[in-house]
Amino acid sequence: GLQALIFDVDGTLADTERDGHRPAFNAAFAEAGLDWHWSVELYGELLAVTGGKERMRHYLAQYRPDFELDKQRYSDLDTLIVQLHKRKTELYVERLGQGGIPLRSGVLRLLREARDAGVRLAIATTTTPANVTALLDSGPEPGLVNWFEVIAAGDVVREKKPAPDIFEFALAQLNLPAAACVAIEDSENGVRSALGAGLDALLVTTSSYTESQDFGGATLVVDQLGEPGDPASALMGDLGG
Ligand code: XBP
Ligand code: MG
Repeated sequence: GLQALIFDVDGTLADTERDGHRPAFNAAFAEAGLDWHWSVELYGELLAVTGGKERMRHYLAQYRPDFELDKQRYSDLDTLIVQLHKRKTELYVERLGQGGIPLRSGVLRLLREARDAGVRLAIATTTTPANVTALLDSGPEPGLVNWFEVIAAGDVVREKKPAPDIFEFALAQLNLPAAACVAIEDSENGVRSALGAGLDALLVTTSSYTESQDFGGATLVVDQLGEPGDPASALMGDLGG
């Protein structure tokens, strides 16, 4: 039977990319005196690469091939990327602290249902751990972060999604086989990662940037969890949760 739910964060628990991560990147770029700006549309393309540091490197390689590093200020490109990302994380966490981004519809209810049924909760995300805590702590349920037994996030694995590493890591931490878990994702990269880790019970809740992506292999694709009787609860029921 079902023993755990493993959630993605960005786009799945909350619609964080367009009005959360994106403006935080732009503010960090501006503070550093860089003329980089990620529009809503461009950011949609950049999301093909998961992980903020990886995304900045991808942007430079694909869109700013002529970029020249200011060697007076930064010893090498890695130093610049790491500094920008550190500041971006601070700005993003600040934004969440101001009550910026709500959990998606049905998320808190599903977490409650799972918890009441004794189903364990875990997270598998490419984002930075501080961002997960900030998101869960900024909402209506104090201590929500503590409901999650495992938070697999960011650089804890070498290869980010679509590689299976982060879901494999979460499964290892839970000490459960993939067949005992349901993964909940919003993106094609996430679906590939979960399937790669053997998570065949896979629910997709599409988000603003992902609605036209390819979710081949997913068990169910919906546009939101919604309220009681939703597909995730039904899937939990089918699996005996
Ligand atoms: C989320 C990401 C992250 C965030 C930014 O993907 O790709 O990189 O966009 O967070 P997923 P960081 O929902 O598939 O986990 O800047 O902390 O990486
Ligand atoms: Mg996501």
